[in-house]
Amino acid sequence: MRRLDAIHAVYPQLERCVVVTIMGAVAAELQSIGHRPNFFYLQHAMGLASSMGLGIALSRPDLQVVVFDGDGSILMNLGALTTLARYHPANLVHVVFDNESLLSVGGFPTATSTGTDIAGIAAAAGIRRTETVRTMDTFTTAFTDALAANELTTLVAKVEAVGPAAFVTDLSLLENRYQFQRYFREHPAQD
Ligand SMILES: Cc1ncc(C[n+]2csc(CCOP(=O)(O)OP(=O)(O)O)c2C)c(N)n1
Repeated sequence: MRRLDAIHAVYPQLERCVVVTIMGAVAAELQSIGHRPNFFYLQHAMGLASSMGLGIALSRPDLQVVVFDGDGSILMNLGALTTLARYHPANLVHVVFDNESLLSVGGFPTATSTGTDIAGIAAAAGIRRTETVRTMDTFTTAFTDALAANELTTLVAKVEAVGPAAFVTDLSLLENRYQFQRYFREHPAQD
């Protein structure tokens, strides 16, 4: 399965979600399909996309939050999984695209290439809904089910280590930041 195809398959469902991605290839791929003001691409802070997603999910329980993480990123901050498990927000779907490499910085292999099981770690951390998928069909079904489940889910999608030729897009971090903040103001929580 290629990550770009996987994101394409679930893209229509992202319209009504708040989406936080890691930097690099996945951010460029999502933007290549179509940027929206409710999408934020977390630059530089590797390993913290799920932490940002957790903060949004807790402060805005009326919104559905989706995080697109990477294996290298979450492996740098495994404590994030224990914090997700502790607060267990029902409105957060945490997708880890596991290409077994640090693709965005040259493709060096990560520990998942030698057997580390991120869904297993997430389950051991206390996240009750976890799954690993390897095909487009199972990914699409698992993602759709996770959105409907109303329970914190860590979904690991094993993907090929391929990405776009360039990761720099014409959307600057500051522009994205102001746009994203404005989205929350324009969609206030209903009492
Ligand atoms: C703390 C920190 N260390 C290193 C980097 C450089 N860096 C940016 S993206 C990346 C690789 C991310 O790997 P992964 O999460 O597996 O995603 P992939 O690039 O494979 O899609 C690295 C090492 C960074 N941004 N922050």
